[in-house]
Amino acid sequence: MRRVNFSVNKVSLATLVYLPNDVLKVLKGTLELMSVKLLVYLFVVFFACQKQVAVCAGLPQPIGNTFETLISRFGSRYCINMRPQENSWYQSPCGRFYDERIDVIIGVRVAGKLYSLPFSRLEFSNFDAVNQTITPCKLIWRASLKSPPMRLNLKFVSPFYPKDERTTLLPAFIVEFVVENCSEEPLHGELVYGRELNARQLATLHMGDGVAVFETQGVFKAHEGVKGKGWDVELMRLGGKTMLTFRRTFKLQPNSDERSMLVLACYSRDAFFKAKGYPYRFKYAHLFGDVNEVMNYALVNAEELCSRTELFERTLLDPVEDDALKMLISLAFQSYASNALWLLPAEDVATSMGLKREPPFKQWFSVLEGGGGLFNSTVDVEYNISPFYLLYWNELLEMLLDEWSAYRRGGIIRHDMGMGFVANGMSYYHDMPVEENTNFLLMLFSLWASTAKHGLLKGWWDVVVELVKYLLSTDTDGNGFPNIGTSNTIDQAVYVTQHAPEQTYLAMKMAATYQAVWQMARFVGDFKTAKECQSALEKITATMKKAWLGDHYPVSIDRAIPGWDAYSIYTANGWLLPLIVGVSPQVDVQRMRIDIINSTKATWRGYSSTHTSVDVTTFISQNIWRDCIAAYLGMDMVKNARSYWSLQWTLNRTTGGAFVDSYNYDTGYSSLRYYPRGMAVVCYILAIGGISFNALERKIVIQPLFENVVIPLPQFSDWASKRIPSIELRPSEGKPRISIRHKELLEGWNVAIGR
Ligand SMILES: [Ca+2]
Repeated sequence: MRRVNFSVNKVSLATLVYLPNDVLKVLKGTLELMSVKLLVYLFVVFFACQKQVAVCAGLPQPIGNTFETLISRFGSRYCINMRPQENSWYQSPCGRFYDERIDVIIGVRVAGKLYSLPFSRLEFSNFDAVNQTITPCKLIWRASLKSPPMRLNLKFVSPFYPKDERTTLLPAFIVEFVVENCSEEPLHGELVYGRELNARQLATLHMGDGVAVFETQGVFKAHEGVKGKGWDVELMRLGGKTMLTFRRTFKLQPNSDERSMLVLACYSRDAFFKAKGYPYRFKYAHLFGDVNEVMNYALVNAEELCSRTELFERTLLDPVEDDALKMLISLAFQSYASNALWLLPAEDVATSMGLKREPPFKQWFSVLEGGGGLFNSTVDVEYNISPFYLLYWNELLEMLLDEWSAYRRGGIIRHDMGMGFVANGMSYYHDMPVEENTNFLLMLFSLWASTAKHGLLKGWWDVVVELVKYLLSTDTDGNGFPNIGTSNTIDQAVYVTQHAPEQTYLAMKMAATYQAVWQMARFVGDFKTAKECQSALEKITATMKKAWLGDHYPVSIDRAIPGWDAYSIYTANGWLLPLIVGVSPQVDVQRMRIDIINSTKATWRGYSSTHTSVDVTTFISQNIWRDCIAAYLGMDMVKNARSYWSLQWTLNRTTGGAFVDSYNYDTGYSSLRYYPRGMAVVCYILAIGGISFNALERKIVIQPLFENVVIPLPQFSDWASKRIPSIELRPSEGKPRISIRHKELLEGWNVAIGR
């Protein structure tokens, strides 16, 4: 989740007040153990975050409809974070929070005047109008002038294509410029892209015909490069800064346009990451030789890379009608992608360090927690992202499960695997045992049920049994609900929501987990575990029955805790993954439905629901998750996404933060910025179609929320041949008209439609 406790501000202090003594002891102990280096780093990150908020306060609104976001190379960290609201541009081969502000000019020179988009504090003129739009992998600006009448269409593309590592990991952006002459007169001018270079970059700069390469020293050493055909390269002094400048002249006939391209790339072979003490470097360094190879590959294959990216994006955007939801999906994907890390062991470096052992992991994949503390693949965060893996890249989830299980201790899946570029063990200050164990088991179950990879269960059965044993031990009074290990991910909430024993949210999540493990246990022939799970599930459902308060479930059944009977949006949280793989919950679904309706009503505040009716903070990702469960239960809450987008839009034109998950309605303070968890939005495309898919039964069931829907089935794609099946439902008299694209990829599957 979360900001860690180092970001001591109003919210975390409020959280700390509610910590019980034993947690404070653990916290104190952990802090003592932290190295000075780590603490220095924590403060740097903290002040970096705080500064943005403080600096932005009181600034005028940015030009046009521009807003902050970031575009990044998935798994490869190369990242550009544009902040029009503060005339800033952050860039780095090391990614967000390891980046720095540089002055960037990007635009045109016409009639002797330089017009740029608003990403520097240098001297330039603004365009008369700027329109910004985003897609998951693209940033698009349309900037225009009245005199002379012209338009610049600028597109930054960050290629992504599922199961295609060369396309997805390539550390390069493709930048497309289309300049349009909108007048009856010829138009002469030049395109300009310029970026500030520091002393080290200048000292290492090599310029050639349409190409420049220099060295950047961040957390690690990297080469950066810019390349394009037909561009003049030079150094230019502007406002006291030395700018590496690419210029390209255009001579346009009346009402004509011209397209040109630049590639921005980086490359590092440094072994900058450690997992269990073993050095790792970017996987891209095994796919490409150096920065020149990266730039050439990107230029030569630009059309193909863009067309693949477009195809992927359409699977996310086509099912959605609402523009606000399209924007929310795009913003969320961008923040998610910026946090991903995909690495391979650096055996050569390990040998030079005197390490004789085998690498602990053949590959490393993790997603940092953005402004929530940069933790490596926090389990509760990935739980909300996991439907993305089920649809697009299930091998990534398999890697995560493998890593988490290697870091577990005493029957408990740890909250995270370490902070930043060090994954030597959990860095958050306490475990969330019940929650993370159930998250792990639900993800394992949904991966198994959606792929029928039986090896997953065989490989991890010992782990499953260990985790279930711990879960069973947490109920100390025999009612099925957990009494210990109940601290959870909702770390900006009041005590009852975050730490209370006997939580309904966790009990329901255990119910979903027990039902899932029961099925897995029967499959592997572990009837003892199956029986234990069945009996625990029965206890929980009996207690749930007693806990019902007429129109909702309480937050906790411990009536001594203030706020125990509040309304919560988390009650049904555990059931979304089982619903996606076609499981019928063995709990009172009708009450679950009533609970969702009434808790949403009791917690809604302007943009979203707070965690519970006694909390003042919201997590947008958890609102999205709730809406999607509602959809599976036949209720349309998809339109809520407009409010979530409205909050993101408002924040990103002022204090910024790209995808911002947390907002406090009392203080107006936003946190969990540049946060990956918004990727939960992928569930909307599943929920709108009400689709479940189960590879064990080879069954697809569709129960759409609307009559008129397109349901993409990316999980059945043959990406190599660009065949992505989908089901389209169109209203007609009597039965809806159904058409299936690339039916051949669903051969052997039974497709059932309707409620
Ligand atoms: Ca209990």
